[in-house]
Amino acid sequence: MRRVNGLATTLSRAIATGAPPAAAQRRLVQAGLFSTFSSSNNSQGFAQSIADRFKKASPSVAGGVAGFSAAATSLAQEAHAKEPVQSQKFLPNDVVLYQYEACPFCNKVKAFLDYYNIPYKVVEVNPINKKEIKWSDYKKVPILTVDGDQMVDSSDIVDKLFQKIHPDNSATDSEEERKWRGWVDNHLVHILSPNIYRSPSEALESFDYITTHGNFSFTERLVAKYAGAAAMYFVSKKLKKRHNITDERASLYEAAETWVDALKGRQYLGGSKPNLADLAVFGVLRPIRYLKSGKDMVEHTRIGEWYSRMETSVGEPCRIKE
Ligand SMILES: N[C@@H](CCC(=O)N[C@@H](CS)C(=O)NCC(=O)O)C(=O)O
Repeated sequence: MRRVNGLATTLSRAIATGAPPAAAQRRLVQAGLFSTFSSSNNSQGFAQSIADRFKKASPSVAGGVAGFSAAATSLAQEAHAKEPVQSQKFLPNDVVLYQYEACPFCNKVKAFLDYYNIPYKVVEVNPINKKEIKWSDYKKVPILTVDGDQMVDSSDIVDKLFQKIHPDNSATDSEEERKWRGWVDNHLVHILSPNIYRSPSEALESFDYITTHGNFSFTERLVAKYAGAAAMYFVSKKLKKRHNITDERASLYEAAETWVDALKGRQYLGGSKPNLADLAVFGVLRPIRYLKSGKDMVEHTRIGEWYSRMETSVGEPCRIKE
């Protein structure tokens, strides 16, 4: 209860001043499933995952077997299917992802695991007390354990898993792929929070999902939903300034268009199938796709087709329900 009171005080102070102090902001950041980049000392927010709400793109079949077959063929050309783990050398028994459902970095790792068809269990971490990761010295998420070995930092995790899948170095990442993976971590993720907390109603929409799907106690959930939404609305304005964003929607649309331009007419940045940059962009956008900001992005930019292809390619989650 003391924790909840502390959270409430933090949140109300933030709401009252409109500019939370650093310590208060840190608590908000955690409660609001914000990420804190210790390396750059920047806090940056992110959206909640709405993976469960995803409506998978399905080919529209306009009548009859012939119609279905044509549609199926065209879908096959448009979207590369899930990539099974080709290497029999990497067949882990126990993969566990410690995550916040809403965290873009966690979703990046999940996109990789789903695409490569690697079954994993999920442990949802309480962002306020983080008791589920008390065993680790690393205090952020995602943390991935593979047969007991700990991996941290989304990009490092992806690199390590990729290496395990391709132990003979048969697939090396290109400069282009590296460049765009960096763009995701250094640019794209910073645009997300100002968008999902842009207005009071959008902040509430985001927190509704965060508190429904995150690991909160009953009381924490009640406090966090309204106070969190209000607080993050103000924090997002601060983040906007920090990252020199004047119009958050314009920045989101611009990022989406920049990505589509980077594809240069290819189905994926990886060509006929997704590479790690495709998976990174898709992973961090997945949490916002069906929020207002994500819907606006698809409506006002050309990213929708690529996004739908990625939904089909990444396929159903490989998460093991316990
Ligand atoms: N560079 C890390 C960033 C991870 C990160 O910032 N995670 C956030 C959640 S999105 C976090 O755990 N923040 C906890 C905290 O700031 O205390 C990665 O790519 O995994």
